[in-house]
Amino acid sequence: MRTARLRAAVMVVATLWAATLANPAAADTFGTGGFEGYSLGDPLGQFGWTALDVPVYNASHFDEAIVDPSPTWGTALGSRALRVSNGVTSGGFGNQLQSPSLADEAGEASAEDAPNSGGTRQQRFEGTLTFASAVPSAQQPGLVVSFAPDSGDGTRMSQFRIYDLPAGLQVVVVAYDRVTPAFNEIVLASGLDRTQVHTMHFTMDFVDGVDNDILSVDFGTCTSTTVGTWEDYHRDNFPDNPTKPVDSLLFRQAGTAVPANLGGGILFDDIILSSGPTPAAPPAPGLPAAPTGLAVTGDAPTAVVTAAPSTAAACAPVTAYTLTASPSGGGAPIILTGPSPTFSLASLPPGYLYEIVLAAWNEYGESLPSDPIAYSTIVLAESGVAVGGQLLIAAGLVAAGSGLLVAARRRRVLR
Ligand SMILES: [Ca+2]
Ligand SMILES: [Ca+2]
Repeated sequence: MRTARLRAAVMVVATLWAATLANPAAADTFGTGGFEGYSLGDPLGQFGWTALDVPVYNASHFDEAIVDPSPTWGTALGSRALRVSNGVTSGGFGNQLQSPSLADEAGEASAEDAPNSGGTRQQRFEGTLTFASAVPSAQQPGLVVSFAPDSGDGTRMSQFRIYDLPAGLQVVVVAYDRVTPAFNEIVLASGLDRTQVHTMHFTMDFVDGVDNDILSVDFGTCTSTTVGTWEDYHRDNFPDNPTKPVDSLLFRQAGTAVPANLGGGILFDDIILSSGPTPAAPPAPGLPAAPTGLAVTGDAPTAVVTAAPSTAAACAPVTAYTLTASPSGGGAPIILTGPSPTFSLASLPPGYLYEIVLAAWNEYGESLPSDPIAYSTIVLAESGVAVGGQLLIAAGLVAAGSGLLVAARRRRVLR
């Protein structure tokens, strides 16, 4: 376990993925806060940024620094960002820049405990990074910058690379093909405008067993690319060495150094990392966010449910909402559909206690459900009072079909 676990304040980023990153079950989260609280210069030692082998050869030897991007980027990246280039490279691992570790690593149950990660083993490692060219006015020939999910000791479980090509920035993932076997680059995004700031988001779900981990990457659009992890590279090549956990990003610059890129490279700004359980129904990037803020106004039978409109990608707007009212005591749920997150509850039969959830729909399907809200159409009445078309008899009556015992005498509406 690392001892230095200082955390920068997490800056909330209004992105499509905010809902998934805000997963309340997340075991731990780290955010750079856009590096705004950092000092200019070497990132090493700031807010937990480190290298495995600091005394021998640390990140200060590379072309990596906290810089002020505002002369080039105005306010788009604030006044601090992490600049990384391949002006200096190394074949080493322990000498290179490592993000702070999450308290709880993610990995398969059998993943080898790394000396540099720990905590409670989680299934999902998730990250969002904003990045931009440090030289937006021109291509930086030969530029490639890499970063990789890692446990803190260089035993990477995947790798991402950002190239600066004539057509723009290109992001690839290095995927492991266990049949050949070989590592292959798979293009995730290409032709990215180097005069714009870009956002990349990934989820890495570790599943016990061979060749079944799921790494999904998107760039804020409705499409994502899904590949595996490096689980079988470790499993097949080091039989005594099961797969690895991850808890951080290793910014490792290897290959042929390109001194012309010194002082340039890629700017990284908001970096948010988290670990936690894999959602029971993993939301696809194109799905709307779950509705929030459910509230009931009025009493039965004229009550109305309202909620905040769900957010969705501009290319896949919300097209409908569904309300699902599940009666306690059993019975089929009642499902209402409408164009907005406002529903009249007049059609819900009296005599039941309901659990109500809303979901939003777009062309990709149904969002995760909202948090539930309780709603009752149980009306306690004096003997013989008919309510809502259903006759409630004396105190102690069981409303027909509801299985709910009504034991009061005074007429009132329970909410
Ligand atoms: Ca910043
Ligand atoms: Ca697996």
